[in-house]
Amino acid sequence: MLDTPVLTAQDFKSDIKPIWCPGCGDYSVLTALAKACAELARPRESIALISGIGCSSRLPAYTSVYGFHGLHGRALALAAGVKLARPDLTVIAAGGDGDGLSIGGNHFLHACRRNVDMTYILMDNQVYGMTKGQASPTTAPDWCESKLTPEGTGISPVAPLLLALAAGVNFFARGFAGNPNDLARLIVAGINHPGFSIIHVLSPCVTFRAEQRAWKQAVHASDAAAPATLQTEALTRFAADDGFTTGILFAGSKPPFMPPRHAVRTAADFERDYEIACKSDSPSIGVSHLSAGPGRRGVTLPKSAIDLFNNATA
Ligand SMILES: Cc1ncc(C[n+]2csc(CCOP(=O)(O)OP(=O)(O)O)c2C)c(N)n1
Ligand code: SF4
Ligand SMILES: [Mg+2]
Repeated sequence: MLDTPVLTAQDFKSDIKPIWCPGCGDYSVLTALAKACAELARPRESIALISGIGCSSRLPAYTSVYGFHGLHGRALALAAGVKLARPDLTVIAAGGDGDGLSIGGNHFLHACRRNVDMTYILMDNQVYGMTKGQASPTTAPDWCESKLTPEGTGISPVAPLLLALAAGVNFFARGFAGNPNDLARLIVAGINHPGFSIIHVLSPCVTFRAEQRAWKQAVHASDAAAPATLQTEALTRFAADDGFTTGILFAGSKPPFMPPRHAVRTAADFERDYEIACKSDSPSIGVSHLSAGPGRRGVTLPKSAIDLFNNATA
């Protein structure tokens, strides 16, 4: 029998040297994630780490698990697809506040309500770091260091916790990059919790938000004896939260979403279903009528779709 090697946190890091600025909080998120993976003791090939675009979204390149560096704002959609296609994998999505709450805001809401069993590491530095320091959805309205918003944005920032709760998230924890051991514990808890879990990480951008170095003094552990377990309870408890409370803040019990498997269908079945029979002889004009049976293009649609199309174009 082959011995399964015990993997250390270092084994979960790749050989690629991160190009984050010295002092960036994202280094500690990488350390915490590697620690969490080692603690979970799952093989590297059973973990998929999916990201969008941003400094924080570089994370997959620096790990040795399967990685997918996707499109800006699309990490959660990609991750959900991976999980639904391969439920056996541990699926983790990662990215920044701009990626997840601005361009990816729609996916964020629907990931919360859909509750696919995956974990999202949201690295929040209240700025678009990669594109050189513009305001993000979590930036305070009076932050006026960007040339694009010299008088501040004047817009209320998004509170990721309240937004996620309102959208029906099943687990929410907040950690601080300056405390990687605690962060690793939160990541493990999120991965072990069934359904969609968010680990909101306060991860300072020392280059464009140097004042975030003071977050070390601002963070404080939740003083609640246990995480809230009901959405209404959590919304009440955190309505006036200062955004620096760390720990597991909410742990719900919604069953994870998992559609029935389609594994019994073969590729040939799908090809047969989507063959379109076109009565017209001209390949260049649009389809004006569909019928069942093999057509010129050799495609057959389900009867319901054919009826729908023909009624709509009659
Ligand atoms: C569709 C698209 N729009 C805009 C961009 C430019 N862009 C790249 S990263 C980024 C913001 C990154 O901010 P955030 O997600 O907070 O990550 P950070 O760099 O702060 O870690 C933007 C706007 C892009 N790459 N693709
Ligand atoms: S710009 Fe900010 S977020 Fe990006 S690597 Fe540098 S410190 Fe980190
Ligand atoms: Mg950011």
